[in-house]
Amino acid sequence: ANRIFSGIQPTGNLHLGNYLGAIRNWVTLQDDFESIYCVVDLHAVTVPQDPAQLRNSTREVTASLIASGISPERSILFNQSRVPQHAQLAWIFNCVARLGWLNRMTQFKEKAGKNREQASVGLYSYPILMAADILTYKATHVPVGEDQKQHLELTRDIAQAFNSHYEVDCFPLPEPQIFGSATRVMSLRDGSSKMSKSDMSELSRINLTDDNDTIAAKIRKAKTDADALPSEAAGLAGRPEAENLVGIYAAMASMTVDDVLREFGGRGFGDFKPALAALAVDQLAPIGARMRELLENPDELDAILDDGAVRAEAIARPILAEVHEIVGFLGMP
Ligand code: AQP
Repeated sequence: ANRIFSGIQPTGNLHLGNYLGAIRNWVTLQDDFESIYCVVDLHAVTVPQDPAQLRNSTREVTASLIASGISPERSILFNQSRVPQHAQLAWIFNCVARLGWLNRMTQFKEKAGKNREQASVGLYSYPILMAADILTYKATHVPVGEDQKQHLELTRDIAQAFNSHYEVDCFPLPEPQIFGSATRVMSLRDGSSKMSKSDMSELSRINLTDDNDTIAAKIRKAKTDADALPSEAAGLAGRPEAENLVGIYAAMASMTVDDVLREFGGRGFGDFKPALAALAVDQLAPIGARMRELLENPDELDAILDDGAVRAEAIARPILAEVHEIVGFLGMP
């Protein structure tokens, strides 16, 4: 049977890229599939975190997911560190994956930057933990943004290597699900880098917690070129900022890019930006409001995560036991 798994880091405010690239799709999928959604705090500590801030962010991300429409009853929603099987399976996968595979990972190169010797070993093996997240549930489908595609390929390589080394058919080869017209939302200040929580510039991203005026101001100040919008998608080639804003509009309005350009082609950003701002405020304001309400009751959020962790572990425990048996460890974990 199909099973969905996806995760998100509690490393700060969620932004429009997380929402359109991932969360919105998670909400749709939970109606049709058994869905497991995880706040990946073990991944967060691959870079230094302040403990109080990490606790806060974990609750904030949980509140954002629920406010965006993830149902903690229909889906399983929990934080990663509560279910020990993730880290346990990651160790076994550390011994399956090859250094050469990890050396190809572009996200590590970007995040480690020039000071690679000082990056944590955890940051390097991040994709292995991600493989364990997915496979500890034998998930078959993983809805993610475009940036996670390479990590998903590594997950498939690990599953395949494990199965063939032990001559078993234990793990499925999970499929990435990258869909919608905003699989890679770019920075509002630079059409060539992705919208990201860690970008220094607040103006580069729209947060789910931004108030209406802030959303409108960020869109007004978004970098653009001076030309009018083209009347079809092909005309956006070589205009990354324009392409990004039109893509965001299309995703939020559930229209195709061509449909958006049929409406706005020939018009300048002076017309387009206010329309985009109105649409963004319309969609994001209720999410922000609901999130603030949920955060007034942190105990309730903790109880939701607790319940999710119990349900998640009930699935993960027998799968880890099966893996221990295959590998040849004595006794049941
Ligand atoms: N710009 C984006 N466009 C589309 N999808 C995106 N995702 C992230 N950025 C974009 C998707 O959001 C999900 C959760 O991401 P994550 O929390 O694991 O973190 P990330 O990819 O590390 O997000 P950031 O904002 O880029 O954080 P930092 O700055 O810390 O690296 C994933 O499915 C991801 O594809």
